[in-house]
Amino acid sequence: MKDSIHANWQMTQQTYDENESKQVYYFSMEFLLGRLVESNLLNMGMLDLYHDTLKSLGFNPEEVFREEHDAGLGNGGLGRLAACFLDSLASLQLPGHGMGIRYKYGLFQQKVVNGYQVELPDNWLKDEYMWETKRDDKAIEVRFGGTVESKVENGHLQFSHHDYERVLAVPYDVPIVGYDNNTVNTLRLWSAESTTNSFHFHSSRGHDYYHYLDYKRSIEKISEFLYPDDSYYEGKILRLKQQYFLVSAGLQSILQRYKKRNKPLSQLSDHVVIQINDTHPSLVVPELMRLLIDEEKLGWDEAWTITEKTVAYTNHTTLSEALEKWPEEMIKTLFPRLYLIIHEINERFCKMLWYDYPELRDKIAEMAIISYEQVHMSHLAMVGSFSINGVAKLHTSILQNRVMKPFYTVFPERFNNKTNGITHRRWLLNANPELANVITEAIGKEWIHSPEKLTDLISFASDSSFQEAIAKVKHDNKLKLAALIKEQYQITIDDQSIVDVQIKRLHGYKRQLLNLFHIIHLYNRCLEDPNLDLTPRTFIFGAKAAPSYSFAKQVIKLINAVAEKINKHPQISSKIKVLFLENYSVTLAERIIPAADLSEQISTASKEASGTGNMKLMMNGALTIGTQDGANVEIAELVGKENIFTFGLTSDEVFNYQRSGDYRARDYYNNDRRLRNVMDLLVNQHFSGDDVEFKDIFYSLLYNNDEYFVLRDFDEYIKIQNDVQQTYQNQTDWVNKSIINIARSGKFSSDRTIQEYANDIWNIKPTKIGNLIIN
Ligand code: 26W
Repeated sequence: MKDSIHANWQMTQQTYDENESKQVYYFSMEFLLGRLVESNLLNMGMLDLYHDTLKSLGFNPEEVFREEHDAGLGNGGLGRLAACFLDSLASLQLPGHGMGIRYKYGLFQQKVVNGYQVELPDNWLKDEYMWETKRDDKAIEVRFGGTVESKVENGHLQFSHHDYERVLAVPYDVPIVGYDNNTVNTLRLWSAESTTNSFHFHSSRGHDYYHYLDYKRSIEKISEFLYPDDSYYEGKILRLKQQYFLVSAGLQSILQRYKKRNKPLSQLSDHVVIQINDTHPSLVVPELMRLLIDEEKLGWDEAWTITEKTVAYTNHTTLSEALEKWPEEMIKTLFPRLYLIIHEINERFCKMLWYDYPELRDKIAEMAIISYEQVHMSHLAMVGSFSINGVAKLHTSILQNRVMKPFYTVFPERFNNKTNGITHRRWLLNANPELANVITEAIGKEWIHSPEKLTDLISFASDSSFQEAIAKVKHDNKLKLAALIKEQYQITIDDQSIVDVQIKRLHGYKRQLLNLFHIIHLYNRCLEDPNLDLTPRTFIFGAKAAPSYSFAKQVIKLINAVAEKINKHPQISSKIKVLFLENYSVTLAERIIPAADLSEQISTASKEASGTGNMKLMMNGALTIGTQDGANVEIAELVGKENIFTFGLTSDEVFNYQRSGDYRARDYYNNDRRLRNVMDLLVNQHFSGDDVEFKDIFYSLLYNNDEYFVLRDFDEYIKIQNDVQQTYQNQTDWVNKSIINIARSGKFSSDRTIQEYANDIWNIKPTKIGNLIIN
C-alpha cells in the first residue's frame, strides 16, 4: 500500500508542477489526524481486500488496526477541521497541502485517577511513524533574536540582521490520499533541529561541549510539544517561537518551490494562496513582507500588494479570552525585523483610517494592530489578508456585527462565511460501515462521491423495513460500544437505553455542567419516587481539560463523583448510568458516535463558533439537543424544528444580558426548588466526603453570577429533555427523525465546505492525476 501511495504522490506533485496548478497551503498549528492506515486503505479502495486477507491469515483486522498510534497533533475542533479539510482537498483533486509542526509529543494522554484528570505525555513517535518521510534536502534555516541594522544603499533603505540564533527546520512529509482518485497531497510537518555548524565552537573554551548540548536542547524544545490550550490564550514565549518557526519555514519552502516556475513575484498570488487557521500563523503577513523586501529586494508597496492578495484568514472563536495578543516587547526581542515591519503596517493602517474613515477616528485605538504595548494578532491578520471568514452563518454575522464590526466597515468585501464540515468518508463510511451499507442498499452508492445525495433517504424515512434496518444498525453499534465499556470499565450498560453523549473539550461555555445538572435532577427524582417511569439512559462524557484550567478539572471530578454515586445505586443504576470515558480522542470518537442516540450541543448561545461534533453525530443518526448556537442553527434549518430539540437563550438575548448587566443567577437558585436541590448536593458532601471539593463550581454560579447562564437555561433544558424521552418512547417517530437527520447531513460534508473555499476564496480548480501504468 505504501508503495502505491508513494508512486501516486510523486505523480501528483509532478503533475502540479507541469500544469503550473495554483496551490493552496493551509497553515495550522494543529492537525488532529487520528489513525491513517484504515482511512488510507479506504481511500485507495483496498480496505475490503486487506480485511479479507488479514482474516484469512488468522488475524482480527480490528486488532491489527489498533496497533497504530493516533496522530494527536491537535486540541479539538480547529485541529480536527484541518484534518478533515486535507481529506476533502485530496478527494476533490485540489492542489492543497498542510503546513504544520511535527510535535514530538502530541496532546497529553488523559488518565482518570480517583476521579481526577491526570496528564501523561503522548510519546507518539516512540516507535517509528510509518507515514512520514524526512526530507533533509529541503531543510530551511529559521532565525530568532539578534539585532537589525539599517543603511542606505543605492538610495534604498536596506536592513541587515545580525547575531541571531539559527534553527534548522527539517520537514517530515505525510502523504494525504484522495478517495478513489490518484491524488496524493502533502502534509508538511516541520521539526526543529540543531546543527553543529550553527554553533560556534571555540577551542579555547573548555566547556563548549556542554554549551553545545544546552544550545541543542533549547532548539529542539521549539517543536517538542503541542500546547494543550484550547480557546484560552496564554502568552507563552515558546508558543510564539513555535508560531514563527512554522511560518518562516513554511513560507521559505513555498517561495523556493514557486521560483522553480520562473515567474515574477508579482504573480505569486496567481500560483499560491495561504489560508491561516485562526491567528496562530498570522506572522505570515510580516514574514512574507520581510522575505519579499529584504531577500527579494522588492519595494514596500509592491510587497504589500502581493502579501494582501496571497493571505486569507479564518477566525474560529469570538471568545475574548481566546484572542491572541502578544506583548510588544516579546515580538521585538524575538523577531526584531518583523517588529519593524508590523510597526510600519500599523502606522500605515492607522493613517489610512484617519484620512479615509473620519467617522471611525474614535475607534482607531481599538482597531490598531499595536496598542497598549500589545500586538493584536487578529487585527494583523485582518489587515493583511484578502479574505476573512467565520465558520458558521451565526458566527460570521457575530463577527461582522459585533466583534469585528469596525473592520467590517472598512473591509466589507473581505468578510465571508464558510460553514464548517466533516469528512463523511472517515465519519460515516469508515466509522460506521454498517450504516453506510444500509444507506447504499436503499439509494445506491452515489452519495459516497456526492454526499448531498443523502437527501434521497428522505423518501425512506417512514418506510418500516428501512426504519427497522436503521434501528438494527444503531442497536448493533450500541452493543459494540457496550463491549468496549465492559472491557475497559467493567460496567454493564443497557443496550435498550438512550445513549446520550457529550464529547468535546471541557470548557465553561460548552456547559458540561448543565448536562450534569439534568442528570443530578433525574437522580433526585428517582430518590423521591422509586417507581418513577424513566426511560433508561446512558450518559457518556468524553473531554480533556487544559491542565491549567482548574474549573474544568473540577467539573471532571464532579462528573466522576456523580457517576460513582449513581452507578453504584442499587435501584437507580438500572435506569441511569453515567460514564466518563477517559482519553477522548479521534479514535474513541469513532467508537462512540455510531452508537449515539442523542447529541448534546448545549453551549451558551453565541459562544460556540460552529461545532463539528454536532455534524458527525447527526450524520450517524443521533438527534440533537441544542441551543441556537454555531452550526446548530443550520442543522435546525435543514431538518426542521420538529426533528431537533432546541432550547435556551438566543445569542441576542445573551448579548442583551451582557450589555444591560441585569442577569441575576441567584434569583434562579432562590426560585427553583429543583435547581436548589441539585446545587446543594455539591456542597453538602453528598458526592464527595470533602465539602470544599466542589465549592468553586458552586461559587462560580452564585457569587460570580454564572457567566455561562447555566441556571437561566436549566428549566428549559429539563423540559426539552423530557420531550426527548417522550419522543424516544415512540420508536417509529424517533427512527423517522433519525433518518431525516442522516438524510440532511450531506450538506455538512467538508467536501461542500472545501468546494466553497476553492470557488469563493482560493480560485482553484481540480487537477486530474493520471493513472499510473504499472507493468
Ligand atoms: C491561543 C489559544 C487558542 C487555541 C485554540 C485559542 C483559540 C483556539 C481555537 C481557535 C479554538 C477552537 O478550536 N475553536 C473551534 O474551532 C472549530 C472549528 O472551526 C469550531 O467548530 C468550534 O466551534 C470552535 O470552538
